[in-house]
Amino acid sequence: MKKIYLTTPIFYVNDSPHIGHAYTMLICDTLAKFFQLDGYEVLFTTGTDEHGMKVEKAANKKQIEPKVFVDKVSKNFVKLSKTLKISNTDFVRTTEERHKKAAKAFWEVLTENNQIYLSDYKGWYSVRDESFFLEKELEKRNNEFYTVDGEKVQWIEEESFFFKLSNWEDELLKYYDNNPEFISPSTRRNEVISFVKSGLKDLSISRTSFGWGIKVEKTSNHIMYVWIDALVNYLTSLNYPEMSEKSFLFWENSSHIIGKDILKFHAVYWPAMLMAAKLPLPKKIFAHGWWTNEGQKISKSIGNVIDPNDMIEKYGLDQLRFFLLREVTLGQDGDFSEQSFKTRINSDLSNNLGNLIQRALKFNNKNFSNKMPFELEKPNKDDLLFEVYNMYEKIKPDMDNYQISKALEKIFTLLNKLNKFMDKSEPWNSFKTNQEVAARDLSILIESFRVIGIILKPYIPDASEKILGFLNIKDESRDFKFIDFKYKLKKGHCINDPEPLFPRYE
Ligand code: ME8
Repeated sequence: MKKIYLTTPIFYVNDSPHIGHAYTMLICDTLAKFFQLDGYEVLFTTGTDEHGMKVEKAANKKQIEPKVFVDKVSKNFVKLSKTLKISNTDFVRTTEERHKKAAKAFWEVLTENNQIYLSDYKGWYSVRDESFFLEKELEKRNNEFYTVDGEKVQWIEEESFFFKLSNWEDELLKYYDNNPEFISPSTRRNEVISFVKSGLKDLSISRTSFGWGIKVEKTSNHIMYVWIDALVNYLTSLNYPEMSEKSFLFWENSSHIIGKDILKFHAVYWPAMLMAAKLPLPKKIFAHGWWTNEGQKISKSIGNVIDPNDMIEKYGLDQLRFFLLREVTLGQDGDFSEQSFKTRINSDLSNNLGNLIQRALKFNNKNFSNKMPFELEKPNKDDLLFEVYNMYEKIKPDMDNYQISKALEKIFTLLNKLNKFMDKSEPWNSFKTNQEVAARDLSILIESFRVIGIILKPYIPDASEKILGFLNIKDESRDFKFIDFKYKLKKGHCINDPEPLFPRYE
């Protein structure tokens, strides 16, 4: 069986989950569902990043022990994964023993391979980003230094272990060159290449000035830099350091889906460390864009954080999925506004999809006693039904390239054509003069709904299952294999009465 391993970042537990976290989870879930329906064995992980200065500070602020704090906040992310009904096969927490074991083993291998040395770190650090900065990357205001995102940095000086990142410049550039698909989209790839070409410095990978992290063995006071700790989570889930042959097969076809904010860590530091540990690299790093809220940066201090739970309660899960997946091309930034949300849901989901199914099935059931009224013949190349069966072939290349919105655009263009077909064939009129014609046209629509119901499963799973339920399709006949004329609904097949799928918003 073909295998694929998809990951979201593991999220910091300093804060409550928001729409940005939900976005990455939903992208991965959509891809996971698509590949599963396509016959792949899928591993899909998400999780929480629980160590480091930022989390320790958040716990201190609440006057709670860090472990008690992370246990509590991590649950919010687990809860989000359940509310979003994502199909993750694992949830990694960096405070778990299995993860500490993996991170320590990884460190050990880097040490054995002579990739780590002890020295002193002096430099700027941003706690929010958990990242080191060079002075030239910062802005100076009133004798203080800030990142381009406006985050004040602090000066730190401490003994630290370093990873010999600078040794890997050429190897990284060679790898990007030989594997043009490794970093997507291509604009991000270009950014990474110029970053590496501008020169890499060795990376400070341990801290001694605070204690909330994974201990570096054989030292009294070093803990691992939180990013080293965090990146290893992708191997933890594959049972590193005891990865089986099967785990390696998943790893060979693995994709890290991340936001563009953390590209450097995934596309520069992580591959260099994997090379240094003599491990194969993941297949792909895909950096998606950034959501703003009504044109503004989403931030707690502005008070405009969008809670996915509220959105789901107000509009529904499929609606939220659809908006986030359809509204922007994966990789580009998106702006969230209630107006564009409602417009998108009304035009695509309520009108184009829901209303069409409702009208056609209601009319059919009333006039043809809840039965498929006609035995369809194999469609010709020019028939609409031919295009319907062909839709999977048409969107497969888009989905292989993670172009989810493009795939949805194609499916909804087809739905447009089905609407036009219904309007033009007017079964309510033909029924009065030629029942056979009305029966044929309605059957074309109903069979199309079966295919559309299957094909939309990765994107709007709940509505898809409902559509397939209206059509009485057995659970085991709901994957992509069944998008074929040979599995068509036969004349006389029972059809249930439809319920409304998507209410319209004013
Ligand atoms: O960076 N738009 O965790 P984090 C789109 N722990 N995506 C957004 C977003 C927005 N406005 N806000 C957040 C970390 N995200 C590290 C990762 S991985 C080994 C360690 C999503 O809690 C997006 O996926 O800051 C982004 O990369 C991630 O949340 C950052 O989450």
